[in-house]
Amino acid sequence: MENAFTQAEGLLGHLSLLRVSQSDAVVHIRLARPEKRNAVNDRMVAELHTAFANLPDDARAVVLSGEGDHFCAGLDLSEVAERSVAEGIVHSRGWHAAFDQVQYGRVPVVAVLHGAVVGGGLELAASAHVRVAEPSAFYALPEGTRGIFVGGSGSVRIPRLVGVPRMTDMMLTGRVLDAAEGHAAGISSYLVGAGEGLARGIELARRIAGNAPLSNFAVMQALPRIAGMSQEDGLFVEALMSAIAQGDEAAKQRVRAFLDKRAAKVARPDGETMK
Ligand code: 1HE
Repeated sequence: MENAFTQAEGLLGHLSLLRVSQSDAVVHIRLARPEKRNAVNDRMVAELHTAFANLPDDARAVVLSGEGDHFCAGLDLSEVAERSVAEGIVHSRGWHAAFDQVQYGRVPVVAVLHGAVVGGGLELAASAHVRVAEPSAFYALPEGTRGIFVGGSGSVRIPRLVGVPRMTDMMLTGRVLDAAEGHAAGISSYLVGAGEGLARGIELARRIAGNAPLSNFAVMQALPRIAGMSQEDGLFVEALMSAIAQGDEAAKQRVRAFLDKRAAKVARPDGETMK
């Protein structure tokens, strides 16, 4: 399945730390700095921002993965030492802008995780919409032990996955979660066999790409915002978003197809069709 991907052209084909390819509506973005375990330096932050802001018009989903033995070793520590406080704030805000582009960009993102998913690597993974993990994946927030704090949106996004108490534990004690613990904690939605992550990520991305664009938009844009609202405001926004989605021609066609028995039923997890 991976072979059907062809290297991106133009801007997306000329990034130095990301490798971008496309197959139909699915774009695959790889962190391509394996010799440094895909540590995120300023250039990679800028390239992530550029890539997610300039996805091809026909892209409907993205798969994000890391080259080599690790997804991402987090912040490039070799760039930390020389920064002033003011420069540190600007630096962190640059990560926020780039990772917001991942979470609130045009299309859903499936992250495929293996090896180290640590520090800024976990912050990046938390910006994706669906996470697939291989058994080699491990998760840590070594910021606490390195004398720093999360700065790539981790304090906002990671507690929404694992809760404040678990993130506090990871940061204070340097606790490392293995793939099974990370899965149980809610970091990954899929735990697959060794070497199976990319194929599963692509399969999920193809499924996501087949949804009505407005439904995907609502899930990406409305759902996390509603989660941050009061119940009263959330219900009001839900009513608006739901009516907008239902009013779209794509929704009408899909509902009609089901009623005409032309659309698939919801299948039980074991594959048996629900009667
Ligand atoms: C790096 C980095 C990095 C590797 N910055 N250069 N992140 C961390 O604290 C994680 C630090 N990294 C590690 O713990 C390990 O490298 C790994 C567990 C990820 C991988 O271990 P391994 O044995 O496969 O690789 P390695 O031999 O440790 O590293 C290979 C090279 O990558 C080596 O450089 P070389 O020139 O000696 O070959 C390492 O120095 C380099 N490397 N990770 C710079 N992170 C916006 S705030 C976010 C805050 C954070 O993310 S803090 C967490 C930082």
